[in-house]
Amino acid sequence: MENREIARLFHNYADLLEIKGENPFKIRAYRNGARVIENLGRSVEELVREGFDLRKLPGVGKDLASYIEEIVKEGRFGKLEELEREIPPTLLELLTIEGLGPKRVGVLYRQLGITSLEGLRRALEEGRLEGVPGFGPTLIGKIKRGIELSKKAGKRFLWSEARDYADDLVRYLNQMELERIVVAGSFRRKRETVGDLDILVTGGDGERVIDHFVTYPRVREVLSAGTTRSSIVLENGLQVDLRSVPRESYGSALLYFTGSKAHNIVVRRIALERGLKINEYGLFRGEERIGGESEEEIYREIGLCFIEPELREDRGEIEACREGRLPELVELSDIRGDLHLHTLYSDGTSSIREMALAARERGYSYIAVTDHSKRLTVAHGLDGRRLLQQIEEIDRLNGELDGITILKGIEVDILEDGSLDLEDDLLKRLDVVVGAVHSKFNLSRERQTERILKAFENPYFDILAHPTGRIIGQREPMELDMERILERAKELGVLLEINSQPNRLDLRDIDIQLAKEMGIPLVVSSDAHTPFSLHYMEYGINQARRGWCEKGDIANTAPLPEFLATLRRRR
Ligand code: DGT
Ligand code: CA
Ligand code: CA
Repeated sequence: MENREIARLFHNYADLLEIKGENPFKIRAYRNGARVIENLGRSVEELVREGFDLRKLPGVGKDLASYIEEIVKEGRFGKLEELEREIPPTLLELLTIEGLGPKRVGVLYRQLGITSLEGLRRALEEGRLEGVPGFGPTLIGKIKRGIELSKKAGKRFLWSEARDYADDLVRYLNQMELERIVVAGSFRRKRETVGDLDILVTGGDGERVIDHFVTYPRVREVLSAGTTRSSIVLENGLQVDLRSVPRESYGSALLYFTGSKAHNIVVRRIALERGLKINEYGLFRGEERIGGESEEEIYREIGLCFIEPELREDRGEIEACREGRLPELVELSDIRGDLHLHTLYSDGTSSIREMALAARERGYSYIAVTDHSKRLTVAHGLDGRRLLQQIEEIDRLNGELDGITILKGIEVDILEDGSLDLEDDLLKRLDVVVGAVHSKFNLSRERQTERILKAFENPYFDILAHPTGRIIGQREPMELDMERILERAKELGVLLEINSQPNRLDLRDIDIQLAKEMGIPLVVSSDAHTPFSLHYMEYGINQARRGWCEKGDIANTAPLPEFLATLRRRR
């Protein structure tokens, strides 16, 4: 079982306990346990198999350790099943709606007998939430919008989640002697969410491959199993289509199943213009097969350059190829520093030193510590006094540590009126000021835009973090005049962040492409709250690549002195 699945069981348990109104300490213990498991960076299943003493993990005591073993060994969590007989587990659906946490869901359950999303929808229609203590008109409006959004999002999976499952499945398929295994589709194009996985294999006997595929231990359901193709549904609900194709068709099948559909249509048309035909089996002139073994070959034969999967969206990639201006996309290994991360000072799990060492381990030469500012009380935001303490600690650490420079920073709240949550006297002492909106997401487009432009006027404002504020599947991007924001950022030298948190990925690819065209430097940042989650950087890089970015478009690919020189106050 994936760590993510194990963690999910503990999260569910904690949520149901909280809905029930149980002791907060107990709830926190399960949540912490879940977080430790998610961020372990090693398979818990393997640890159990190796007989590792789980109590050695931070935050894991005797009870939790025995539950983890039960889950891994027996595939069930008895305590959760017990609780689910008491509290309907369908209540958990409600927690994905913005504005609804366990406490409020508990109220809806006890006072109105609501047990599911469908029940909530009906209660809203009938106006039954009005008058329930704590549920004012603003909150009710927010819940209604949240339900709409979750309907619209449908059942898509974050790329990061799909990736964990894809990796494991590919490892499993590799137990057979196959020539090639590749995950195509939107996954290969690194879209922020994927509907399903499309796997191609070559070599090996088709039927045996399919037999092996459908007996993968994490299969929930086998939808179909033929001699060359099969579809399954995994334990988390993700569908996987597998096709076994002959070696000579590998390239054409890969091109076809990588998509996007829109890109394929253009490519096929270009082939037709040259009297050629492309389908998933190969490249043909009349009846004669003239190619299909590799994508490179097919693109070449029809007079195109090789186009990276991330660019195959019919967003100008063909013209760019013809005009010789296809980008050479940025890579994870180009990144030299991480400019947005949290420590124990606010809502991170680790010390500044631990974060710095983990960053050095990843090969970075600098990080900026950017804890929250005081306005964000839920995250223990820093006031002036604690920020000064942090500054001192960073000076000390910089004296001690080799190979990494720690920049002093803050993730300062942009308040409703566009002012910043800390005084200029404090901001002035920092190396990097990252500004972000964490409240009032639903101001009008005009006011939201003004708010951010006003924040830009502060001379210490360096980087706008997660610019649209969206949470994929949960919170819509703020209403913003993105073009005006980009124009002003360019005038003032404000940088824009691509936030790498798997459910943020903010800026969105189209905004990134626009920013790049306008020549605005971007940074890709992990927004890590644990040392392990520094690896989120990869997801932000995916996003940057989908936005056509080259190394030179991303400021934190530069060595420290050059990076600092891109900040407005040093220009
Ligand atoms: P998803 O799964 O919704 O995230 O998006 P995709 O792009 O992975 O779409 P999917 O799984 O339906 O199909 C995989 C690829 O197969 C798709 O990107 C292009 C190709 N494909 C599927 N259906 C068609 C079609 O009707 N016409 C063409 N030209 N290509 C198709
Ligand atoms: Ca797909
Ligand atoms: Ca598919």
